Amino acid sequence: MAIVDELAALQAETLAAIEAAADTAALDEVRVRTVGKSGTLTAYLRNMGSVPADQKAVVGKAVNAARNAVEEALEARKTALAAAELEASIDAAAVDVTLPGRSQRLGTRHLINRVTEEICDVFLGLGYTVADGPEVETDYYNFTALNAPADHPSRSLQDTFYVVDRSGEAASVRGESDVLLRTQTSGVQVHAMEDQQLPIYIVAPGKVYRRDIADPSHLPQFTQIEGLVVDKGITFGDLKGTLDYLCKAVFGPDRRTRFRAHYFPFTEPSAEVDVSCAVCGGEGCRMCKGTGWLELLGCGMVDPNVLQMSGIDPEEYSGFAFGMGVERAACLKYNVPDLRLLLQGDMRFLRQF
Ligand code: 2U9
Repeated sequence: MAIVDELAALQAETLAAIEAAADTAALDEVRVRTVGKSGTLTAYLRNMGSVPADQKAVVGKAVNAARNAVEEALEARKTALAAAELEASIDAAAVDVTLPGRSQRLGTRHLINRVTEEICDVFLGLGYTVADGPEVETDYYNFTALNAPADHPSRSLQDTFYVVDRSGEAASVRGESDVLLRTQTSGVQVHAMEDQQLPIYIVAPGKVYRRDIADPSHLPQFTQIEGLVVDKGITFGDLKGTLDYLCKAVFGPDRRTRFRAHYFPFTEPSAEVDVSCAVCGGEGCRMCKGTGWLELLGCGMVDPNVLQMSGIDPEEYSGFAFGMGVERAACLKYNVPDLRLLLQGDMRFLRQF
């Protein structure tokens, strides 16, 4: 019977199409095309009325059988495809938890603090005490007690930040204040000479302020370490030996030092200390401006006037003092060409230390 054969062919073709459907969308197309409202198999059902009466039973059975077989196959394939698609979407959304996570970087102490501590440690090892004092000082402790003449340029408005109290009725006129932001930590040592028992072996680290424009070798606020020794029989030899020891401890045993005569109001004789350039090893290069030496600190024997002003008898006691900029020392140690790099907060720079 032609219709039954046609149906068998249509069923076989539909089952093959169902099997070949690659995804649920393709499968649905097959469904619509065959058992949908205007589908090919549905058309046979609709046309049953025109099938001759004696064939109705056979054709009807064949149509139903074909329809059932197709619907069963559609359902089975739909279940299989849905499972595969779910599996694929889970795979696509998967997070690889085996990747190493991004760990939190640990912070470190800033280079300025590290070098300050390192220098203080050298002196702690020599039996010194670390002393501190106020960043806002009086003119007496910052200048006068250090033998700075009244007209010394460092006292000028050009070089020093004066603190002016403007809260009162008679607001001070700028420049007439005798309160200032310390330009050196020397006031700490003056207080120690006034208050402490002798002998004195102290270092005084801390922030100092100067009216400078920041450039590669100047900062308006920087960290200083000053040292003071007052004892019986202290000589320039003690000063030299101590500072040479400091330089080798901080910069390494291969660095050499040299002492050049200098002048400071608070020390006599005075000297500046250079350390050999680590970039060229003393040959001369851009870092040391061709000299082979880098200026590190100032020092000298405490001027008898300074001892006397703080109530110490210079006939009985002598002493030495020194001062250095920590930022400068840090840059010399690590060959950093510009002091400002220390303060810019660029982690790519700071993480190197
Ligand atoms: C007292 C007596 C003497 C401290 C000293 C220097 C030499 C010195 C500079 C180094 C670079 C300042 O940071 S810097 O710009 N300092 O050269 N400082 S002797 O002398 C003192 C301190 C206190 C009672």
